Order: sequence, then structure tokens, then C-alpha cells
Amino acid sequence: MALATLASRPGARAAVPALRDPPLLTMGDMGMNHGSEGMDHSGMDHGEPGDGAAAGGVAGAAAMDHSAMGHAPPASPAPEADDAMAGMAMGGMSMEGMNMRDTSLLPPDVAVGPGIDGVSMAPVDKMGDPGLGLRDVPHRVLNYRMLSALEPNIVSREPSRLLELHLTGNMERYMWSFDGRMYSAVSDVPIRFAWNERVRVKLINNTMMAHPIHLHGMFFELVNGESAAHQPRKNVVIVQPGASAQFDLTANEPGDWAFHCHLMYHMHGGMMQTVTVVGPEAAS
Ligand SMILES: [Cu+2]
Repeated sequence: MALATLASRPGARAAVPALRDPPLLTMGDMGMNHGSEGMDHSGMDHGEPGDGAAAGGVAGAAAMDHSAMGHAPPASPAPEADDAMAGMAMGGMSMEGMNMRDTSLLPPDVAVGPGIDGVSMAPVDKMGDPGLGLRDVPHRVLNYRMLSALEPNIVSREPSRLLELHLTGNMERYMWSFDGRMYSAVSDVPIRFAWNERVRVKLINNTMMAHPIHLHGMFFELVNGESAAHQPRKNVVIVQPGASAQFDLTANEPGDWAFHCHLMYHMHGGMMQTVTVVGPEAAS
């Protein structure tokens, strides 16, 4: 524990607050969604091959998005499928038969290898979740759903494309990456936007750590349930463990831009990519 004091005069000291409980990752934090928000058990692999509903949910979630346009209402958690998990109480859950690294859930463009030690089973949007260690505190905690752009966004048209990117890692080897490729392993430009293209980017966190993902060069608008004109403009978005987050981007700054986790250890560990915005001259 560390204590710091910001005082109005030398020697002033406030009462020392009580030590908080150390936060623990829950099943929901690992993309297994037993948390209170946006429960979705449909993606859970509990080893029942005959469970059509669960299997369909997984395949649907994995196969979606790449061809889909970003027209869906923002950030709506998948419908509940509690039947599949009926009777399984949180405390009594067995880890047996549960595959924490089911790489078949990943789209084909993710490079599967030693750099991926886990796959989120059913990532849900957690824009309204204050995050690990802050859910049950007695004081008010802010979250992304509370944000709204004061001035309307200049561009708020519907995205014409949905780009899904997976945040991936291997904690033991300390490897971090986008789509299973560390920055050192990327030889081409993997993330490319056309001039003035409007894209909804969906980040899916397959790791057990939160990643503040930062884009240089342009602001983006968080898909947080606010109207398109007032989606908050940011250039960093925290993606919680096992969860997803979406933002809308207007590609109107030509050039190459850094796109990386803002935890510097993760960036140096490989969670970094180059984003290229093709300039207007290429479009003509
Ligand atoms: Cu990170």
C-alpha cells in the first residue's frame, strides 16, 4: 500500500482511508460472462456436443462481423441464453470440460500460435462497467456510458465497414499482439483505411488484462450507446479483460499512424500496429 497526500499547507494530513479489498478476476472477467452486465452464456463451451443453441451462438459470434456492416445498434449485448447454463451456480462451477483456449472461436485472419494463451469465449461490451475493483465501491465511479460529446461530431454518418481486431497475448511468455501477430512479426501493413472511410472498429480482448488501446493521428468516437452525433471523441479506449469495445473512425488524416496498447510494457511486448490512411490522391 502506498499513501500520498496533497495538502493545502505543510504538514496537513487527512485520515488514511481503509485499505480496499484486492480485486480478483471473475469468470466474467475472463470472457465467461457471469458478471451482472450483459450476461451471455451462449458462447460457453461446456463440452456438450449436442447443445445446438450454444454451438450456434459461438459460430455466429465468430463468423459475424467480418462481412457485416456496422449498422447494428451499438453495444447491445447478445441476448441471454441462460437455458444452456441452467442450474450451474457461480460458486459450484467446474472448470472441467471448459476450453479456455478454443481458437476455433477466432476468425481465420488471427494468427494462432504460442502468442495466444487464451480466447475469450463470449466477449461482451462493458462500456457501462467501471472495471475491476471498482464495481462495489461506496463512492461514485465514472464509466464510458456516462460520456457525451459536448459539441456534435463533425462526421457522424453510419460506418460502411466493421473491422474486428483481436487483442491477444501469452502472459507467461509476456507476448502481446493484435490478431496474434506481434509488431515484430508484421511485414505488411495490416490495418488499412481508405480516404475518408468511416469504419466501426471492434476490439475484442482475449487476455486477462485490461488494455488501453491508443490511436495516433485521429480521434475516434466511442460506441457507448450515445447518439452518433454525440458519441464521445477519444483517442484511447480501455478494453476490459475478456470484453469487447467499439469505436467509429473517420479516416481523414493521411499517413501512417501508431496504434498500440498504452501500457508501455505491452506495446514493447508486441501489442502495436501501424494504421495506414490512404490519402485523397489515391482515391482519384
Ligand atoms: Cu495492454
